[in-house]
Amino acid sequence: MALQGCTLEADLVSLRETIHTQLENYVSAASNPGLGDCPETLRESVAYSLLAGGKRLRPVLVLLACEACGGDVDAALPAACAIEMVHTYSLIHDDLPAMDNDDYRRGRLTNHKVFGEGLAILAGDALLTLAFEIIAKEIQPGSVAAACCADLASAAGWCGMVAGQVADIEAENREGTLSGEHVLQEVSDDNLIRSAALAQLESIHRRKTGRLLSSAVTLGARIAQVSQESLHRLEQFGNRIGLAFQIADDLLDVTGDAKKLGKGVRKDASLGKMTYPKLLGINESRQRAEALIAEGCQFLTPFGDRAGKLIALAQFVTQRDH
Ligand code: GRG
Repeated sequence: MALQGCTLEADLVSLRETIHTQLENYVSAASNPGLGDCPETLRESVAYSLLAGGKRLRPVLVLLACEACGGDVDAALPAACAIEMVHTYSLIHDDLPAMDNDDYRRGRLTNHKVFGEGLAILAGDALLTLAFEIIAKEIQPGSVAAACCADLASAAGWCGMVAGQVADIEAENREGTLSGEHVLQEVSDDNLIRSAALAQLESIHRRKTGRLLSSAVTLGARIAQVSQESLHRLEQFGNRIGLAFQIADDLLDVTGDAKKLGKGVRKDASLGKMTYPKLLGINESRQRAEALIAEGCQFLTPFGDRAGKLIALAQFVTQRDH
């Protein structure tokens, strides 16, 4: 899986294909005789969402971070697939009526619309647990596998993505916090309140979206077995692109095209949700995302040319239209 010497676009196509094929291997009945005890409906429900496409940003980040650190990209493929499984679980659960209640995801009906709520919850559970099974069994040596499991669990868990999701729900339900027009009124009247609202928004998204994206980068670095100092640099890079990704996502909800995105748009405004464009405006939000990417890329300077594709991918985060 050589990455050096091609354009990023060609690399992305090839990496996504590699990731997709490997994901298919993990969830196809034909390549997994051991799936005998797995009900076929559950396997179909898992495969339906996992193989639906998507940008595959997190697994690509794992592979490019591993390359930036001089590691063996093939050795990182199981972890790349594992993080995509955790991400897909979060999307299935997030789309449920008890959460965001969405009908479309990745250009097709959401999992619960096709398989029912019970099976959708269980497909999410199956994906989350399969992710850790794959890392534990396939990443070598065992000490690196353990570190990867701890990294991913902490990013996805109750102080990471789950925490961010809870904070988001609580903010939506609470009066006098991020959501609600009267708050925005106060926010625009008073810079202090605006800063507090911004800090709260960042605190939600750093956990809800940022931690998993940052973990993608550190998983790749761990598999390359880098020094603590390099790991720290990649973590700093990951934190910034994680937040920039969320700002871009908020912007796409305002300016994006539902067809290209494969999901509904203008949802944040219709729910009265606090977002970066609502708080900062479109231009300032864009500038903030670009500044975060530039700041993050500074941390990669010591990695030289090997980090070229990782940097190009980070720039894609703010320029994407889907
Ligand atoms: C249910 C525990 C739990 C968590 C859900 C990540 C998340 C928390 C919810 C997703 C809601 C959402 C739309 C967040 C905005 C950022 C985001 C994660 C978008 C989806 O990720 P993409 O754009 O999706 O990478 P694809 O389909 O391309 O993989």
